[in-house]
Amino acid sequence: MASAENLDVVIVGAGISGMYMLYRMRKLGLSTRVIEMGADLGGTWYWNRYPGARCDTDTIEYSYSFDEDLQQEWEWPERYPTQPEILTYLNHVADRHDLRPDIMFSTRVEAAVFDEASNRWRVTTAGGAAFSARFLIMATGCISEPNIPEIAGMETFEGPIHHTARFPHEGVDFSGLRAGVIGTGSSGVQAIPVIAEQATHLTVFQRSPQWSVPAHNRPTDPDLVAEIKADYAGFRARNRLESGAQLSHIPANDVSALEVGEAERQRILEERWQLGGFPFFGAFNDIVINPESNKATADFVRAKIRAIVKDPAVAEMLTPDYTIHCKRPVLDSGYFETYNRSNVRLVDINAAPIQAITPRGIRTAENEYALDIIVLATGFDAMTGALLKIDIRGRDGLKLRDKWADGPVNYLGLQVTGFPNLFTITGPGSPSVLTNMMVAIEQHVEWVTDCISYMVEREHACIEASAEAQAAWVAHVNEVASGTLWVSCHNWYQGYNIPGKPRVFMPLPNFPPYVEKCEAVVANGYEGFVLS
Ligand code: N01
Repeated sequence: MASAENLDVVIVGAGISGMYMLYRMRKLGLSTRVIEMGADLGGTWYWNRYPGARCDTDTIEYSYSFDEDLQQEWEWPERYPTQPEILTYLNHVADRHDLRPDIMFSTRVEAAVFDEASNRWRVTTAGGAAFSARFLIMATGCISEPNIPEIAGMETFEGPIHHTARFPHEGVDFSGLRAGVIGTGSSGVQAIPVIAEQATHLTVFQRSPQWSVPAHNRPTDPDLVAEIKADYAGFRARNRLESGAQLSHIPANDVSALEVGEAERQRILEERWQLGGFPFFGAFNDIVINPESNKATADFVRAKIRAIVKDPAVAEMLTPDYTIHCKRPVLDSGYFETYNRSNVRLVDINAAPIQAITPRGIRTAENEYALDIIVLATGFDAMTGALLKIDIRGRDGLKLRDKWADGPVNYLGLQVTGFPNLFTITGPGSPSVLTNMMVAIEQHVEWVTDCISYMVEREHACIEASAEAQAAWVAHVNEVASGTLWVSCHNWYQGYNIPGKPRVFMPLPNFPPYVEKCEAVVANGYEGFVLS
């Protein structure tokens, strides 16, 4: 057995959460190492380099809040930052706080085993390195493990096949090529208009039509920025309170779609449509809980799609018939307009499924499509994929893979019973992807930091979620989710995109009450946790 480097803390992942976690652990004076699979930092923003990749949350709130000077100094050129801009920003943060020396790159964690005799985690990497740490913090991201579908004949294709989350760093020039894109989620919807402009021809293979609203990207408004920077801390605090399902600082209208007349309803929806982005979904306060309000909003978007797309048959294929906002909402820049181009074809693979990838293209039940390059915009094994890829074993050799065989269980989305001193940043069972991720990450990192500081001060060896607290928490998450329309369609929140994955609603709706709960747990001496 390789000798292990002794540390206080091992953090897995050098994305937004791993970087901030490292910063915090250092401030506590704890010896810390971040282990990162990628050749550089940035997580999501390191890997997702597909054409058109940018964040869909306003830059002014998709940034760290912990460094006041940084947030005052940094200037974002547009409403939504591009992938390279975010990566530049994260590199700047790493340099500013000298984070790199404690990050090991190009190193994949293979296993983490809890040793009950020493109360320490032994973490081993694919390259054979070993670490022994008191605390293990999984900052592996919610949407990081790509979903590569198993399609017959994939290996026979004569051109390149790229997943959006593993796109070549040097970029891809689509000019002169016949391109095919499989998948129309956030990644596909961003990539498709850009690829269509470059490629000779583009074929989009659509399994589900997508509810998408215009992003309305634009240059940053200097007056708005000045106003926010005059009281950035206040803005962040309000943002936390408002950071519900609409993922935006612009508050939702506190009115039901059913409380206003038809003309007023249309006026509000049009006003929100013009605002662009997630605030559209805040037009009314009940679109994720009331089927009739949801339908009113959906009908408005259906009419927009039909007005934009000129060919009625194509418009019909692009028009969803399921609950709006049930799948994670998508923002676009000219997505539906792209289908008016003469070099773009839409193929409904729900009606005629893909049968195989052939040496020269894709064959469906109806046709064969000649292609030079294929892009898989097929998403991720979300929330649990990256965690379960690692062989994590807690007390009595219990494997996390077995513990979660029927879906993830934990307490507060932070800790799993039987896995002491192991924390998951934005784990399943926490608001995570139903919140602005920056906000969710900072809240978790700060909670874990306070917890570890508390343990160190009081010389506690272990903290572990109690079985009772965990059971109650899982029941709570299910109860909250079942009161929403998020359980009414086949979304990745419930694992529907991954064959064989347990169908469990993974994130917890509603951030502000969650934060209150986390604070109450601390105020009550880490209620629900066993400290030893
Ligand atoms: O992945 P997705 P994504 N055969 O799962 C289809 C965040 N994000 O990478 O809907 C054929 O949403 C699948 O079809 P269906 C954001 O949280 C943010 O686009 O399952 N098709 C769907 O159309 C987002 O929600 C940003 O029926 C298959 C598509 O592929 C999350 O990441 C940008 C298939 C996958 O869509 C994931 O987005 C990008 C198969 N076997 C991502 N398997 C921004 O901030 C799947 N599909 C802008």
